[in-house]
Amino acid sequence: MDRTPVIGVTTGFAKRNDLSQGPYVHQDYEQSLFLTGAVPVLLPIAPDELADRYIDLCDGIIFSGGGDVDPRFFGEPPSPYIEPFDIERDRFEILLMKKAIDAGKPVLCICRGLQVLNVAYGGTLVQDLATEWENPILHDQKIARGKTSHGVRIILDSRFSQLLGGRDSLYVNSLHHQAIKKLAPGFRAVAFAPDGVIEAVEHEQNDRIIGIQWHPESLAAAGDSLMRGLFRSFVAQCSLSGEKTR
Ligand SMILES: [Mn+2]
Repeated sequence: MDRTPVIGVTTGFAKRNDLSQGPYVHQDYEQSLFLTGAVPVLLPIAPDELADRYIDLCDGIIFSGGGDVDPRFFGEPPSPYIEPFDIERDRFEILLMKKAIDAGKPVLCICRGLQVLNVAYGGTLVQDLATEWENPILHDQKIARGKTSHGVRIILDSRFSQLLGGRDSLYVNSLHHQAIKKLAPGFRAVAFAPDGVIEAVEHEQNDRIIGIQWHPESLAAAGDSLMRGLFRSFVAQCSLSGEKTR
């Protein structure tokens, strides 16, 4: 029987015009999974009662990038600089994420996914870095997704650094204007931008949770071997967890 790991990828809802609307996620997510030996399955925003079934179907889930998180989920009113948010997507992803983690499935939380992770477990977000952060650098790069624009410092004594072959710094892409403000309890910040913005987190105990503020899928799709390695590690972990639960 084919044991190729099946990885769910969350999607947003996009309306292109009056004749065309539906689930959307950037193709770099599935390209990175194709490149690292996994089967991507795109997960539309669904009624709550389908979350358990989604999790059964997947060996792991990538919580993908997308719009802002509705600040009501962390108890704040919207900043005038917040960008479009989707309460249905937030509600469903918070539910799906908690259920996936409770079921022991590996989760890779990318950009907005990292922000959803932080909010799901009791953290808060900076709604707009340019107006709320002290001395921010540029985090919404104006160049291609697959190109890097700022450095990050990685905490050496972390699982995340091990995943990257013991690196203590690297250059990453940056396509976000929100970021973690108060880190959720139980999590540890393991990578920082030069302005102090948290760029990656891991859980203090659960090694099946990783959150990354940049877009490793676009670097991997563009040929970055370190980010492909990160995807390969995640796919291998999903493959192992799938064998245990089948
Ligand atoms: Mn950044």
